[in-house]
Amino acid sequence: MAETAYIALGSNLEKPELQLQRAVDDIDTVSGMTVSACSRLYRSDPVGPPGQPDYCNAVVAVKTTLKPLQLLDSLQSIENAHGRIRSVRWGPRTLDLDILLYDNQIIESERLTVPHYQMHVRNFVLYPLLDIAPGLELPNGKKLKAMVDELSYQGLNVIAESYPWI
Ligand code: ROI
Repeated sequence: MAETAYIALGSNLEKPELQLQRAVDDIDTVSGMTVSACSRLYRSDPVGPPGQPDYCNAVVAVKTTLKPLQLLDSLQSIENAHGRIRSVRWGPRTLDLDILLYDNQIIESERLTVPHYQMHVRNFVLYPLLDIAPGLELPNGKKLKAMVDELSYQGLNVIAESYPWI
């Protein structure tokens, strides 16, 4: 059976807009995964160590027959194909793909925590998610809209309305 998952995309190196656009195409190409909705494209101030370039961020919804860890494997292969090198914690990156939500499941394993452990404090995740899932409720019963209302919009700018963004 196909489940719905939400994936956050982020990049602040090597033409971030293009990295994100290509990542959406790559995700859609993986067998067992189809992109069903795509947020607006945002530019955001970096959270983490200062002195790094601004980020581009977006969120997509996928319909997938992959199990959570298979989905994680597929997303990590896409990150690697985009030249992602894991070096500095919270440092700049060519492409970051995070599983935010998978169906209505709570997953706590060594490799994967779902819902994503920091999504509730990241405006560059929750605002794009709201674009595509305004009525969403998290597995703990919290409404996305209420979570967004607790977060400032500061540092976020919409740079493209609808996919394809560029
Ligand atoms: N900051 C922003 N604005 N966007 C991101 O996607 C992002 N990703 C990260 C850290 C380094 C925490 N900062 C970010 O992983």
